[in-house]
Amino acid sequence: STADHSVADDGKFFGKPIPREEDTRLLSGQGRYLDDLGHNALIAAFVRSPHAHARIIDIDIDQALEVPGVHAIYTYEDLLADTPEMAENLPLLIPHPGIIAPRNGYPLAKDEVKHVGEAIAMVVADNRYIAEDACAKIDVTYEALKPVVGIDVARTADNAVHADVPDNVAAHLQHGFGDLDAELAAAPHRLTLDLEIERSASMPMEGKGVYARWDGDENTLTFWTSTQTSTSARAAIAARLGMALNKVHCIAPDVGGGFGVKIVHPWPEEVMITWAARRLGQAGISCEVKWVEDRREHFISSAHERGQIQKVDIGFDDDGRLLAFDFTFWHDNGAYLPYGIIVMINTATQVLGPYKPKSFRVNAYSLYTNTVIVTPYRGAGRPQAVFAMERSMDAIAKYLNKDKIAVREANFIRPEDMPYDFGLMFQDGRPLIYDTGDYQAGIDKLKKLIDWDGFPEYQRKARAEGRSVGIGIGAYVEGTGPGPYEGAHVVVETSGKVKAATGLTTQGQGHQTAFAQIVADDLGVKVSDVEIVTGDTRRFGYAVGTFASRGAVMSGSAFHVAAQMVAEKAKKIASGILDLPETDLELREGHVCKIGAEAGVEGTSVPLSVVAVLSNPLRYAFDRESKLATGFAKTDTDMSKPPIPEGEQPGLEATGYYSPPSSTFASGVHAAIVETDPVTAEITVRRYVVIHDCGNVINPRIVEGQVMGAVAQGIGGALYERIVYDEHGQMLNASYMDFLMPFVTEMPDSLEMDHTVTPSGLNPLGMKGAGEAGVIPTSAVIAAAIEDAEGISITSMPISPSELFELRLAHAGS
Ligand code: MCN
Repeated sequence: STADHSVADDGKFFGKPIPREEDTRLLSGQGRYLDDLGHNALIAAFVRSPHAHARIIDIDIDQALEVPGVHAIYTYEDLLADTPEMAENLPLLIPHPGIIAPRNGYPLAKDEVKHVGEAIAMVVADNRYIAEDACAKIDVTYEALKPVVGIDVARTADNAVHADVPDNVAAHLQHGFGDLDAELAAAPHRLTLDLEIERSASMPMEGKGVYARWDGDENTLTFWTSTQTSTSARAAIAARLGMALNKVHCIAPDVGGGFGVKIVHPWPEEVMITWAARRLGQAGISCEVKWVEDRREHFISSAHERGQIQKVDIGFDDDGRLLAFDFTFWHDNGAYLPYGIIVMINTATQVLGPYKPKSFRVNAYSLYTNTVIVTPYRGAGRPQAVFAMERSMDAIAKYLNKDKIAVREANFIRPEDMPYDFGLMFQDGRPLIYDTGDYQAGIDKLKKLIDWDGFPEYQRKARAEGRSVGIGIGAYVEGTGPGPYEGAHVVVETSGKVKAATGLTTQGQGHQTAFAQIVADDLGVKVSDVEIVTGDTRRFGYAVGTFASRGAVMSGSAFHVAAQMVAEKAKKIASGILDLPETDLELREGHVCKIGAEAGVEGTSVPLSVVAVLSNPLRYAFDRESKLATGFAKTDTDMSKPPIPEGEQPGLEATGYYSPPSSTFASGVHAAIVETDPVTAEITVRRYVVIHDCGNVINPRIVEGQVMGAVAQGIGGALYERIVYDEHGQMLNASYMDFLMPFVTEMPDSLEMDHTVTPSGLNPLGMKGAGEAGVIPTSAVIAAAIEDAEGISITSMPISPSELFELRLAHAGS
């Protein structure tokens, strides 16, 4: 890192590993998270279903209403009595032709509950203690129904999650290319694999939470929510509450992690809290209501992902070249379908990774189960896809007794093939075309860094010492930065400081720093002079949101577009002041100056703050801030009009949007060396190496942090984390006592990283996304390394020491 990042040595910040501006605030306890807000608000708590599947016969709230300090108790009946909109199903956010049977729940359960944790009633009280006490006094009578738990049961069960969806199939998707059946039949070699990735969930430090403020004087609603999509949450709440969009505002305060679980909107709780604030307030009376999810609620009622059962049928030639890749998988959908089938589509469309088989077919089924809903979790279907493909590559290598890397190289899409068109549709509804990428360059770097050629000797020596070590690799390609658009507003204040806003939200990705780097470069100011505002609809109302590793590509590009517009305007105004043509001017060191001239020298340069003062229609002689900053106002007395060029609008500000033609494809290759204990079967990751390509990098320090964090999450997913339901649909590990997460002690002794750079031509700065990359191949890589260490085939992840031990026993017995 650079010690002093206030001025970049070459005047540019893009590409520099400067420390994250926001960290001082966040790491010293000055963050403002949801629960730091609304100290005077009424507090809500929910009655949640203890059954995985049951009919609601009766809800008796009489005793609960008598608890002192209770202000209101609501059930579905109250929604029904309100407006038709309030009583509607929660929406299906992303429709897709593959969805056969979209089914969604209600803000509060109507007449049936379909997973443990589903909200049935809400109590609003003076504080959480009272609210919880009252919840305990609400008496719900259920008629238990048979639950459908797990993919196998959903596939074969004679009972259904939704009575009108008897086969439990929410969606089916089939696509492919080439004559797969003929290629399979004619292939010199053929293998089948049965694979499984278990259900898991993102575990942000901060759970969900909503705080709503109804302003009875203005009849407006403002709500704060720990979300990844504040603009869409606002639109969803305005629609449901029947309010005009301009009367509703949504703010994502500091958000303590999202990782996908906070994408869906509106949550049932967002609907209920905002509605209750308005209902308990009404015209002339203001009211605030707040709910903060506890950890148990996060486990049993937020969202999960990952669970998939897969079947692969492959045909290949003597070189390991894939002639046919036939992939069928069943995806655990949970009880409802609020977000659509993006996770399943991601698996289906990104399973090919960096490879080009001669023929390909995928059959994907999304199955309803009586469990918590499934929405994207970092990687969103890609870790499962990579598991299927990379386990196949390893199986081919083993079968042919060939080097694992050689088999992969035989199948790589080459730089000269780019842009590579698969003839398929991608999840964004546009053709699946890889824009750029050099997978061979990545694997060459990886081979060197992990000492691939030296490993067999190391392994032999370790074995001689009674140690069991193994190496695994995995490659992936990841569609990032999907559209359709993102916008930004950039304004140079009269102080010369810059305020820049995007509707995109932030959950810890370092956006303040990275976006400021882009704006600072365009406006020739310091990073610390740029304030970035995210996720506040009062500041920027229209956006898509933070997911699919789209922040850098989408909002980064939008900031660039807007800042360039501001820079052009600044040059126009400065041209009049300096009497120089605009084409001779540049923005540098807080000034607009003649190209090559020293900043700060009168006659050839003018401070940006002065340009801002001149361009702003306020009575600048009285603007103390600008007077202090520039000394300018004391000499100027003409208040009649702002001295800006004719035809220009006042204000040194601009709004810019960026809309890409399609997603851009990042990629990477990972390798791991693991050691397994011969006695206890404990699995330790010794080394982990990442070669990553996200095109041009704004801030390598941030990207490395993102990738390393995601690798840690991937190691969690490979060795520790899973959601366990029993056959009754009760979650058996709904607390951190039982749900294992890795500590720093479970991280590899060494985690090394290097980059290849294949810039994207699809956005002005050549970027690709980075936020999910690290987690994508981790399970596949670690499975391969364990397999190499043990000589036992690994087909299901995560894997615990006891499971490995069982596999050893089975293997020894076979
Ligand atoms: N970046 C960069 N150069 C690039 C690409 C990215 O410097 N070529 C920087 C970006 O400026 C940004 C960070 O890397 O600061 C991640 O950028 P990007 O890949 O665009 O991802 P997003 O900003 O869209 O963030 C979303 C992504 C996703 S999808 C998940 S899930 C995730 C992740 O980011 N959740 C996170 N990282 C997370 N990190 C934290 N701390 N918390 C989460 O919840």
